[in-house]
Amino acid sequence: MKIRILKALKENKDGYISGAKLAENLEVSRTAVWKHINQLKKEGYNIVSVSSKGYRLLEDQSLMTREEIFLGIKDLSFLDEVYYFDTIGSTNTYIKEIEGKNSGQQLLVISDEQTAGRGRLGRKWESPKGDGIWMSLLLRPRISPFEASKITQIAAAALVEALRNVLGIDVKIKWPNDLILSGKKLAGVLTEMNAELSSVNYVVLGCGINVNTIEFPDDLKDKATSLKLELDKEINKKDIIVSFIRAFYKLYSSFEKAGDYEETLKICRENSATLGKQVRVISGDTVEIGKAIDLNSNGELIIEDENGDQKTIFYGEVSVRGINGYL
Ligand code: BT5
Repeated sequence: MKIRILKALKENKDGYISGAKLAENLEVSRTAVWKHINQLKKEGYNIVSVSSKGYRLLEDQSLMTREEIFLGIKDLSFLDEVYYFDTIGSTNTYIKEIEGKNSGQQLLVISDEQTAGRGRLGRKWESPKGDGIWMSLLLRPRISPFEASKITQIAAAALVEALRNVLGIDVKIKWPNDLILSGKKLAGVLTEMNAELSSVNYVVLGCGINVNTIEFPDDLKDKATSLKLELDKEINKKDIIVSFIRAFYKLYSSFEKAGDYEETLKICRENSATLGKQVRVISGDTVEIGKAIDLNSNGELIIEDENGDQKTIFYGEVSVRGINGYL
């Protein structure tokens, strides 16, 4: 109901709409309207009430609430619920905890802060309050476990699209899960899966994007960046999230429904920070060195060593050779 009231206020944002009219249009009591308006005000919406005229919403484009995100994506009928937290341990961990209670549902969880944000292999992901977009999707793809890594590439491609659409910037993908801006890490993707031998139960797709960070911890100073540091302007997080979900949905649904992965591959190839470069790949105990020459049809990395022998890399830590060695 709150969403419907917000939608009605947005549609009438040039004038006032009376409580009686809202109640009549939405078929609820005036008291219910009043209660929801008060809740919206508490969430930060600037709603003016004038006794003889009714309510009017003074829109603030930067306001980010669960309702704003929901309104931006609800036509996709892809996500059943959006949860928004001030603080949480990790959005990925939270989804795993609640997954069983939300059977069949697909969810989006966003938090303003993570106190235990995670990267791959249990590494720490810095997620200070208000500094970034820390979000995860709960997905239930009907795919084989071998295909799950494609979802990381779909997310990376969708992040490229969203940041281009909203901010007009070109970020590059360092295979498999890093988004790079001005040579530094702007965002990372963490895909986790719960599966049987032949089928996936669910996938948790986490994305962290540094937005307002001004200062990183010492060990990240030279390797991490934020949109604020690079662009020096106010960034609307809501627009980035909505644009990301829309871009992700498009690529993900072609893949999940029709097995079509071509558009994702195209975006990943065209915006790669890895292809054409000399790379070092560490996968478990093995280290491979060679030139990254392509992504195969599964989104896996193909490298060629100095003898011209090619290898397919399924996962790993890729360093790209720069002037000062491998970065
Ligand atoms: C990643 O791992 O890049 C995946 C990051 C995923 C974070 C999201 S936020 C929402 C969701 N909930 C979670 O708990 N996680 C996901 P990896 O490739 O393993 O990179 C981790 C490494 O990146 C660390 O070891 C640091 O070197 C570096 N790092 C940590 N925090 C960073 C930050 N905020 N910005 C850039 N680099 C960072």
